[in-house]
Amino acid sequence: MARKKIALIGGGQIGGVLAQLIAQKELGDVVLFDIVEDMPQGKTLDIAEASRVDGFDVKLKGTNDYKDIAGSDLVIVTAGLPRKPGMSRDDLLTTNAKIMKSVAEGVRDNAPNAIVIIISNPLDAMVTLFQKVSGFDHAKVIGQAGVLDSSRFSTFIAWELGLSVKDINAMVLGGHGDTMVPLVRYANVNGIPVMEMLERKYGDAAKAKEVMDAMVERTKMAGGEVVKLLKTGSAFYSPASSAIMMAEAIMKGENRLMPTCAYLKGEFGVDGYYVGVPAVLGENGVEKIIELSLNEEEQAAMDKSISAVKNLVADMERLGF
Ligand code: A3D
Repeated sequence: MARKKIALIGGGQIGGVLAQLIAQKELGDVVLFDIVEDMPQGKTLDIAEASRVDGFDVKLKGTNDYKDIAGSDLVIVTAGLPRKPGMSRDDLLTTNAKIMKSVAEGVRDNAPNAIVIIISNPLDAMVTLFQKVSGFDHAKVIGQAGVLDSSRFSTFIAWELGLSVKDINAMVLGGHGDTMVPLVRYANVNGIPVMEMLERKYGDAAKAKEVMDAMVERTKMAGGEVVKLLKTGSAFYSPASSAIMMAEAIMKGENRLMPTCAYLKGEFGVDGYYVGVPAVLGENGVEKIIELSLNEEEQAAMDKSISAVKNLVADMERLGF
């Protein structure tokens, strides 16, 4: 079997960790692209020089030339700037949309058969723009946000219950912003509802709800919590790991169910927008979207999140993209 080729567009904090994880897992040969000269070459050289110690054997290439991504099976995009002091949301949207447009053109012209995972923010808008400019099949352009948001939610639940995070299953849907929707009712510990575990722990339904509400709130604000501690930049280890879980499902054709920013054609009452929903990821990208039955409260939260995504996309269109 021919070795897979994975191109990483953006060689910053997340891009560097992605390259290292792909190499360590031998998911495929890596091409790390960035507009900054020499930096991706330096990072890939550094990672390659760990191959003897880590025991991996893949090719790693750093580049500033899109031609080097030719033949890629998968592309993961992290190109984009974080918000700087004094920069408005529109300023960031304009800057990153310009970058995403050039990335989509570069990928379209050089790796037309690739499946693409976008990580750059604002996520839901950037996925939408990449698909629009590239013209790629909707099922082959997806965004990473929900895997990370769900992992954060699961981590907080594990800490609260004093249990291994390996046994926690929790999902966060909706857009990647303050309106994201952690699904409390579906959160479970190997099948046992988390709310039931909390009620048992506290012997009081009101207290259990209060504790869960705090975890939901912390999940929604988790990105900002890391930013505040780091002082410069945003989370990069966990976003990279999350995208790798998606990449692995696609590269290995695993058909794994995970929250994915995927294009909806009527599912969840949404037509023509990218929103975080449970999706089956396999060799063709999104193999299937799983429509959950939501209760009134969950549907209302989802509707609010969907309208935030629609507003974001409308803002981007107003800015000319
Ligand atoms: P950073 O370390 O700044 O890396 C971004 C890289 O993009 C830099 O190396 C730039 O040189 C490069 N770049 C800029 N313009 C271009 C271009 N035109 N073509 C190619 N590369 C370019 O950021 P990071 O790696 O920490 O984060 C990357 C993105 O991910 C940002 O937009 C973050 O906001 C976003 N992010 C998303 C999540 C999600 O869960 C969705 C989490 C964390 C960060």
